[in-house]
Amino acid sequence: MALRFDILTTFPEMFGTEPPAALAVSIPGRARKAGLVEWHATDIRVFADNKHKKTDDRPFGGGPGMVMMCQPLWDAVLAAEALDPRPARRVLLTPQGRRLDQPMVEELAQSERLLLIAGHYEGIDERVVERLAPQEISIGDYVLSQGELAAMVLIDAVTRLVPGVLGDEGSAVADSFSPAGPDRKRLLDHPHYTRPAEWMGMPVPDVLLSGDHARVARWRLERALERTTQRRPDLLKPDLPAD
Ligand code: 9D3
Repeated sequence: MALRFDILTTFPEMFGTEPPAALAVSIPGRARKAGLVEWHATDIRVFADNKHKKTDDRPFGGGPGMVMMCQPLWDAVLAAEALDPRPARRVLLTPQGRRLDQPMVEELAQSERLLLIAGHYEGIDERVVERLAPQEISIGDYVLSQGELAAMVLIDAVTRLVPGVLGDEGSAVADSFSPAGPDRKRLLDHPHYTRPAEWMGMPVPDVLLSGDHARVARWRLERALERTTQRRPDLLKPDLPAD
């Protein structure tokens, strides 16, 4: 059965299924048409129990911005979960979360169903976060104005790992961030070249025209290691002990 994403948002229109919606094209678009993934947005606002359809309120203790109220989010989560009998893994997209990386994406891709909570608000009342006990995930150390974009990043990264989604099964395995380096470390990609063999006086490296597949493979690994060492030495550092 298809991997199902439920997105809880106050902007459900961002998760349309027709182009030009971001997820309706390219690999996620094809995956959806092939029935390998599906997504459904639940509008949190519909669950506001007040006549103004208010889902947020001013923070206790003062300060700027608005805080998502407990009740609408709680009711929206329970309603979204009831749309399908399969249990959903709850994920809250938040700058306070653990930073997403490819091993986490691989883990999430094992799920049958992911429930993603995304927002435009400054924060969520901590009590509903405590009750929902979601996995809290950030997509990186920068500030977005729309948590929905983080949800889309996660959906895109997970979708391409669903079995059958990539036409050429090799490209998921061989690309950047697949373990290939010393100690099965994940490396940055090697440089790529295509025709013409000379452009603006710049030739393509000879080895790539040699037809010697073993030499090509060795050259690519060396260039990947070189780039990783120069640009992302953090990727080559030994893992810290888990505890
Ligand atoms: C003033 C404090 N802000 C935190 C830095 C509040 C705030 C800013 C932006 C709260 C939420 C947001 C919207 N961002 C997300 O919802 C979000 C996010 C992000 O901004 N960066 C990286 N990953 C993520 S996941 C969700």
